[in-house]
Order: sequence, then structure tokens, then C-alpha cells
Amino acid sequence: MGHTSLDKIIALQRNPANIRNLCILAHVDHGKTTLADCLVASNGIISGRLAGKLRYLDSREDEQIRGITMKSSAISLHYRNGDQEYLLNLIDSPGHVDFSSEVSTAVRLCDGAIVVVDAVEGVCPQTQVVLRQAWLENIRPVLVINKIDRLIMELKLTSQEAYTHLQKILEQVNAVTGTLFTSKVLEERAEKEKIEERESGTLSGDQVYDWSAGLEEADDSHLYFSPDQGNVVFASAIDGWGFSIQQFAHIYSQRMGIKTEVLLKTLWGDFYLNAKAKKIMKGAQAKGKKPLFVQLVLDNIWSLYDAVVTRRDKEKVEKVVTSLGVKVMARDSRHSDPKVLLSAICSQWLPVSQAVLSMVCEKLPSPLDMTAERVEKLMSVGARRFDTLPQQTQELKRAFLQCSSSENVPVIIFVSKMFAVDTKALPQNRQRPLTQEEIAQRRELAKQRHADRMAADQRAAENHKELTHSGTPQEGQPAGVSTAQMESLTLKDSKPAEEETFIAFARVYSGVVKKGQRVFVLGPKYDPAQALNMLPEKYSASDCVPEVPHLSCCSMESIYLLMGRELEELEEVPAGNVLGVGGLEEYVLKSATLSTSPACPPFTPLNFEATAIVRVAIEPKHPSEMPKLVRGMRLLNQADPCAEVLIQETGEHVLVTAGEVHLQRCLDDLRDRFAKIEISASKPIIPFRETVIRPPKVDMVNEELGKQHKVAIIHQMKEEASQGRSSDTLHVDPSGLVTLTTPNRLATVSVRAIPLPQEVTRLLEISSELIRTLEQVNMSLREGKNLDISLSTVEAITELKGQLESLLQGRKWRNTVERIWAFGPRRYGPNILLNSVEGYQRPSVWQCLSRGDKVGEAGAQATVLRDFDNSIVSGFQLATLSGPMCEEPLMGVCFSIERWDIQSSAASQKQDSMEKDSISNEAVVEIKVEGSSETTPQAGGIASGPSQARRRPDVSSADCYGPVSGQLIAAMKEACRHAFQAQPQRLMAAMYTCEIMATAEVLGRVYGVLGKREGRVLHEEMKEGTDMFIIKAVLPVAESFGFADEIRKRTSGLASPQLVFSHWEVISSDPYWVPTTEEEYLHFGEKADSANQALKYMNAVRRRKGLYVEEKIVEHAEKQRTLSKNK
Ligand SMILES: Nc1nc2c(ncn2[C@@H]2O[C@H](COP(=O)(O)OP(=O)(O)OP(=O)(O)O)[C@@H](O)[C@H]2O)c(=O)[nH]1
Ligand SMILES: [Mg+2]
Repeated sequence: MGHTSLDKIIALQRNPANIRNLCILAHVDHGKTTLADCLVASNGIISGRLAGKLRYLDSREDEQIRGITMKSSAISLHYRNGDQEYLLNLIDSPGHVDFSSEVSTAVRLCDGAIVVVDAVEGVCPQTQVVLRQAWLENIRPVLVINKIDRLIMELKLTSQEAYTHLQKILEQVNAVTGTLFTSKVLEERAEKEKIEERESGTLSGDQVYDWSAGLEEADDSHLYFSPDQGNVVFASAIDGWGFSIQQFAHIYSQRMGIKTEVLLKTLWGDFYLNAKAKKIMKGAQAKGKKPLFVQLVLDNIWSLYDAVVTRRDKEKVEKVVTSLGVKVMARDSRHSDPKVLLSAICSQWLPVSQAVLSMVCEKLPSPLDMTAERVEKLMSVGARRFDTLPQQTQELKRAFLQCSSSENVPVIIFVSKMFAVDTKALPQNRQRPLTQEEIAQRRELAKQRHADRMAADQRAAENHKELTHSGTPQEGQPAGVSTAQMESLTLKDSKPAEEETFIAFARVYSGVVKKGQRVFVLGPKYDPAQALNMLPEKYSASDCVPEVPHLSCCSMESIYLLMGRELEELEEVPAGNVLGVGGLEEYVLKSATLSTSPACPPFTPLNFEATAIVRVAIEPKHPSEMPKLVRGMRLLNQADPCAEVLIQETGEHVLVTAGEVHLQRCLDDLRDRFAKIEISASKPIIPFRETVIRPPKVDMVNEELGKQHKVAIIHQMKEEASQGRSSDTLHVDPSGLVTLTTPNRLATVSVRAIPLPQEVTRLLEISSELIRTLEQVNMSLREGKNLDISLSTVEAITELKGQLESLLQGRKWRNTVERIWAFGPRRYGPNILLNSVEGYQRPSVWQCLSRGDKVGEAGAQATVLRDFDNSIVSGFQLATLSGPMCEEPLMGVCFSIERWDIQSSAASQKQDSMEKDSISNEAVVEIKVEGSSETTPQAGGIASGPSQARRRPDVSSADCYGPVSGQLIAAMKEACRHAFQAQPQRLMAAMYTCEIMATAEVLGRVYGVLGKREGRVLHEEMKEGTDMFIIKAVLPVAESFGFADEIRKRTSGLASPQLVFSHWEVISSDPYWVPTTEEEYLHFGEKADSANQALKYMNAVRRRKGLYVEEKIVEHAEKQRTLSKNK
């Protein structure tokens, strides 16, 4: 097939029924890009010979070198299926975990996906993740089982064994889909019941709870992958072949005279051919017969490989070639590598592109088939319900479903990422092949100019040489172009442009996008309801910029067709297509929604599976180049969906990435493209968490601790007291209750730190998004606003509360959940502030669940306290943000406030303007109220006068400490820190899980590396049908750098692990442990720092942050010298 012309593609873009937007998803190295090559070759963009070797869509140099994809890239292909012509907008995605955010950006723009699975490795962790991602975005998948050649050549399976193996893989994939489906059905059923319950009042008493309901009714057969459904292709992308059973059904229906429909149903499954009776029978396995699939399909392929590759039987090959009716060129059959001949035969016999593309056209939905469910999901952000959106917004749903390109529908575009291209590579700046006339014309011009130049001085001639030299000559371009190149270069030199241009990777959901059109850019927090109130009716984006929050206007400077490494400029793009948009870099950071209608809501944010965890500090080699670095980092931030760039309080420029490989790519990009300077990066900054634990029973040397420990704490506190840390404002009692008074002695808080059970911490951690929503709801309730939250959010919150209640059982935790005051840090972290103050009542954090219920009338004291409620919360937030061990965030700590007094003058300071009678009848009035209640905090000292000051020294001195709320924050923070220190403290390390596939020979070495790096093997199993072992292990992030490389080296590349962030784990050793007995001294040395991993980590963090580190650098220098006798 020849090269598809641009005009053809433009024409196809207008017919959404024949458009397929799809991406290729898989675990790393399962052959996505190789498969994409075969599809690209079918359009003549690359040669068929190079397909599979070129990896055309891996256009970056580092992608080619490392052999993995790092960025998703799109290409538009044309395919004729029967009498219909299709436009396929294909996106290749990376499979490495570090780049899973690129997968999210690709999946959002598609309606379908090709999921590729390696026939040997089967379902891998990332396969499950991509299936889930496809599911979450409601896009339909089809399956390609790739690398079947490995079953023949590497595993040397017989065709029968291969069949069993393939069946297993299908089962595995379907099991993943099944789980996703079941959970969704159950969720939906629960939701439906809830609604019914609400509508019908109460449930009837005798209703039986039927847990299977819903599952049976729901038809899920279309979801599963099965060759007879036509949604599975078996392929070897590298050898260029692939087939679905449809193809074989056609072949054999002609040859054997069996109906195609019959073959379609029987080619896959437990059927066999009874040659005598000329019948297809069931029960091949039971009768020990060859299944049809083996006999009619696999055997052919196996014997072809046998003849061509294994035995190199020329005669047989010739026979096969003639029987298949394919043409083989002489140079292919003479080639020393038999694989060349093989792929020459196979790619004509069973071209993989045909099998895959016809499956795509038949089985994947077009943009017109978008479901209402998916539209609602896209349009309702966060906790909001779709039906609470303004009417005009809800009407837009129709525009999505119609996917119309008429002039009067609103334009809706979603930008899922921004990517940078070299400005020189833009079509505007690139030469196109010239027409003959133009060439002639230019030649004349050039000749003339050349003559002029010759006459000019020597320098001009030199310039000329240089310029012609630096233009990269393009292959196959007609003569005379070099002059054109020269021209364009001189032109560009005259106006220095940005070297990188950002293009938005986007899709049109409705309307026609035209070059130069003006649209609204809707920020993620944009609220259409608010905007519709503020904007005049029929407001359009071409009017001047309105003053609406999170709304701006921009124009589409240029729009492009994405063609892999190239871009083609277009004038307009109709609905249903993927496109590139230029000129948005000022308006869009990473993703955005664009529309001509202000009623359009911003789309739900992308689901990112990766957690950015690896951070490094970056600085330029030459300090003077700082501005360049800052600019470069800004560009990098925009160009990568997942990388984060921030400036820490310390002034360091920090880059946060998803993993080691991602980090490497970001640094390369920064160095070579965005900053173009030498940079140095710090060692990865490893995050830790600080926590407290229940008093342990044994110490470092496994000795019973018993009472000894308590003694240690008291000892520690005494020490602190002697150092002056425990002053008269601080009191720590032996049970760990810390009481702290503000410097002005007006307020006192008593706090105790309690370790949260592990499951609670984990629950809080996974529910952080929900807690954040809860906090937002509470905030708006406090402001007196009413937020419409969706039923599912309310339900999720109720469920969270229920789970917390069931986890926090026992005497110690009685009524805890109701008493939760706040979560922290940042108001949604995994620590709890608990209200254990007797008689103090405040609205519960769960108040959104019981709206309308009045909080019990509190006493007067409580009202005073209520005013300072926020200070306590702020103090708690600060304390949990950075702990006392090494200023890392806390995790899994509950701070229970057991007492809290504020003397009323403090309160009156705050309420200076409203004189309250309640103050005077306060229980804790110890000081005279009248005087201070009239004074403002600032002028307090002056107004109270010298005589009063003499009488009440406490109060007057109090005033110089500033506002009470501020003091209370500081006091609360300090109290929390002391309470924390009064318990056994521990560090928590971030852990990765990894799954390593290794053969038996290298298993030992894998264990060796894991052991050295403090990894722990969770389980090990043998992969059925192969000699591979799958080892699942956890490994501290701190020990993970270079892990993948080391494993790869030690096993000669046979095992390559992928690290995924999993959880936080308490490091069992106590960083503050010091040896106390003689034996321990001998064993651990005086400071016990050799074996203490926690201490090592803690000191490393402290050193990095410039905190005080207690360590001796040289110990017993003299002694050491005398030890070595040789000197
Ligand atoms: N034997 C065999 N090898 C294959 C086949 N398809 C791809 N490969 C090889 O598998 C390796 C990975 O192929 P890629 O296409 O880069 O894999 P990918 O899925 O794009 O990898 P990422 O993009 O990094 O996730 C390459 O070395 C290919 O040559 C196949 O059908 N058979
Ligand atoms: Mg790839």
C-alpha cells in the first residue's frame, strides 16, 4: 500500500463513524512499539523490511538506546476494511512503570485499546494496571497475544502444549477483567439499592439480603477476551505475522467446504475433526484428539518454522511458498539469517497489520459510540453530582454523544498533556518538496545570488559555507534545496525563536476546531455555575477577557495532525479526532479543557497510577547559570505529565520523579533540551516518615525490656530537665502526658501521643483523597455554604467512618471516631488529632453526614475555647508536618488533647470589640477581667498602665508575647513534639514492591542482591509451562538506587525488576538506642551506630537538612594507632 496522502486523511477525519481512536497498552517490553511498527509499515510510512527493527514511534534517542518507550506518541493511519475506509488514530504508550502517567494521558483520549501480552511472560503487574486504567476510563480493549514465536523457538513447546499455554494466558487476562467487572456490578447494585431505599422510605422488614443479585443479571460475555468473539489476535510482531481465527475460518471454509460460522465457533475450544465422518465433534481433550486450533492453525505455523528456521529445508520451503501463493524475493531466500525468509513469507501469508487493524475496526467503538455513562464521568468533577450541574452544562452531554462537526455546536477539546518539539521540526519551519517550477525559479535566483556572492568579499563566502554545512541534508530531496535551506536558515537567524515549542496533545469531543479560533481555557477549579451567573448571555471567547475565576481565553495558533515523528499542519479538525494544538504554552500547564461554551465544566482529572517518590536537588555547575536552570525546569515541568518541580524552603530546586529511569530521562531532557547547561543533581532525597510505637518488649539485642524501658524514659526526661528543656512551662508525666503552658501563661494544653494501629494508618493513607474532600465539605459548611455532594461521596465517607470504627476497638479507643478533631498534616494526612477534653464539644469532622443535627449547646468555657479551635488544629498541622527526629512528616500518630484551658483574659483579647458577659462568670477567672477586656492585643501593654502591671505582672508581660492564637499554635506544636518524644520513636521507610522474573540458574544471585539491600522476599512461584520463577519482594526505597541495574548485571540481563511504590514500613530498630551493658558495648561499640540502620538513615537526613548530628568522627585516634603494630 502506498503512502496515504494528507488529503485522504483530512477527508476521513470528517466521518466519525469510521474513526477509531486507540492506544496500545502492555507491560514493558511486550512488544507494543514493534507491533506499532508493523501497523505503520502497512501505510507505507516505513518500509516493511524495517518494521519491527526501526521502532519508528520511539523517536527519542534515549528511547532507541535503552530500547524502551518513554513518551506516548500518536500517528494517524488509514485502513481499508472490506468496502469501508477507516482512519485510525493510534497512540503507542510506554510500559515501564515510571512512565505510567504517559499511559493515563493516552488512555483519556481514546475509545479503545489494544492490550498486548507476551506469550511467554503472560499477565504481568503492568498488564493488570493497564487493564484497570482502560476500565476506569470506560474504553474497550482488544487483545493481542504477541511473541508466539518464542513459544516455538525459545520454549520449544509443541503445538499442543502451546495451545494449552495460550488458553492459560487467556484465562489470566479474563480473570483480571472479571474482577474489575464484579466489583463494578457490586458497587452499582449498592448504589441502586441506596437510591431505592431513599425513595421508598425504609426497607421492608422481611427482605432477604441476596448477595448474588445483579451479578447474574448483568451480561458480561462481551467483556471477555475469546478468539471466537473476534477480539483476540495471535501474533509475532517481530516476524510480521498475526491472525485471528476469522482468517483461518475463511481459509478452511473454502478449502474444506465447512461453513464459516461453524468454523468460527469451533476453531477455538474443545473441538476436533473427525475425518472419517467429516464432522466436527466436541470433547477433543477427553478423547485425546488434537483440537481443531492445533490441527488447522498452530501445526501450520509450527511446521513453517521448522522448515524455514530449524531445518532450513529448501525444498519444503519452496513447496510451502507455492502452496501459500506468496512471492519471495531471491535475496530473501538467500539471506544468511533464516528469519528474513520467514518474515518475508509470513508477512504476506498472515500480515499482522491486517489481522490487528480489521479487529480494531470491527471491535472497537467509534467516537459516535461514546456512552452516556462515560460522558457523565468526564464532566462531573470530584464529589459533584452530574445532575447538580447547571442546566446548560447538562445539555452539553448531547454534544458529546452526537460528536457533531456542524458549525453551531460548541467546540469541546481536552488537552491531556503538553509535549515539546524542536521548533525547527515544525511544519512551518520545514521545507516541503518543491514543485518543478519552484525549483527552477529558485535555481535561477540562487545562481544569481551565487554570482553576487562570488564577487563579494572572502568573509561572505565563508559564511555561506558554514550555513550550507549546518543544514542537515534530507534524503531524496531534489537539487536546489540546499539553497532553500540556506534561505530558511538566514531567515530564522534574523529572528531568534524559542528552541522548544510546546504542542498540546488533545482530542476534539465536539464541534470543529479551526486554526486561529478563540476558545475558553477552563482551569481545573473552574465552576460553570458561577461563571454563567457572572457572564452576560451569549458570551463568546472572542470578547475581551472576563473577570471570572479560573477562566481565560486563548486562540489556537496552529493545529496539527500527529504523525509520529512528524507534524502536519491543518486548517481545521472535526469532532472525534486526536490532534496537536500549538500556541497554548502560556495558558495550559499540563492538561486543560478548552471550549467555546462557558457552560462546559473542566474534565475530571487524569487517573495517575504512579506516585512520584524519587526527589533530587538540582543546581547548575556554574552558579551564574541559575536563571537558565529555573527556566529549564519550568519547561520540563510543563513537558512531563508526572514530573514535579518545586523550590523547597531551603531554596533548593527539587525535581520529583516517579522512579530512577524517569529521573534519568528528566535530567537528560533538562541538560540537552530545556536548560542546555551542565547541571549537577544531588543523590536522591529519600522520604521517611516518623512515628511512635507501642513500647517494645525486647531491645536491640533481643533482651526483655520490661520495666527497664520506662526507667529509660524517665531518665531521658530528667536529662532534659537538667538541660533546661523542661522549664516551668513544660511538664511531662511518666505516662507520657505532656502539659505545656504558653509563654504568657494564659493557655495550657495537655497532649498525649498514641500510636495508631497499622491498619488504621493504612486506611487513612489510602483514603487521603476522600479525607481531603471531607475537609473541603467541612470548610464550606463552616463558611455557611452548602455543597451538593454526590451520593457516592456521602457513602464513601460513611464507609470510611464505619471502617475506622471497626478498626478502633477496645477500651483505649472508645468513641474515638466521633471525637476526631482533625487529620494532618495538610489536613488530610495519616495522623489524627483527638478531642479528649472533658466538656469541650465541637462540630465533628463527620458533620456532613448528619446535616441539620445541632451540636449540643456547650458551656461558656467551650465557647471561649471554640474561638481558639483553629489554633490547636494549626499547631497540630505544623507538628505533623515535620517531626522531631529529622523533620520528616509524621505518620500513624494520634495526638489526644486531654486538657485545655484558656484563661479568659486571653479570650477577651481576641474578642476585644465584643464585650461578653459570659467572660465574667467564667469558672477559671483568675485575673481581673475588666481591665484587659477593653484593651486590644497590640495596645494592651500601654492601656493597662503601670499600676496594673505592677499588680499583675503575669498579664502585662503576657501582652508582649503577641496574639494568643499565635502563641497557642506554637505551644500546641511544641506540646505535640514533646508528647511524640515521650514515646518510643521509630522511622518509617518507603517500600517498593517488585516482581522479578528469573530463570532457575540466576535465582541465587537475585536473592543475593535482594538480601544485600535489605529486601524481603514475599513469595516465589514457578510460572507454569516455563522454567521461570516469579519472585515477589519488598525493598526499601532507600536501598533501591541501582538495584535494577545490579540485578540485570548479576543475572546477565536475564532478570529485570520493576519497582512500584507500595507502602510505608516501620524500621524496627530504635535510632536512639544506646548500649547499656558491657556486652552490648563490646558488640555494638559505644554509639551502636554500626548496626543501627534507623540511626544511619536519620543522621543522613539530618545532615542533608543541616540539622545537628550527634556523632563522633574519630574515636580513640591514639588507640587506633597503637593497634596496628606494623607501623
Ligand atoms: N521474539 C519476539 N520478540 C519480540 C516480538 N515483538 C517484540 N519483540 C522484542 O521485544 C523487545 C521489546 O519490544 P518493544 O516493541 O520495544 O516493546 P514495548 O512494549 O514497546 O516496550 P516499552 O515501550 O518499553 O514498554 C524488543 O527487543 C523486540 O525486538 C515478537 O513477536 N517476538
Ligand atoms: Mg514501546
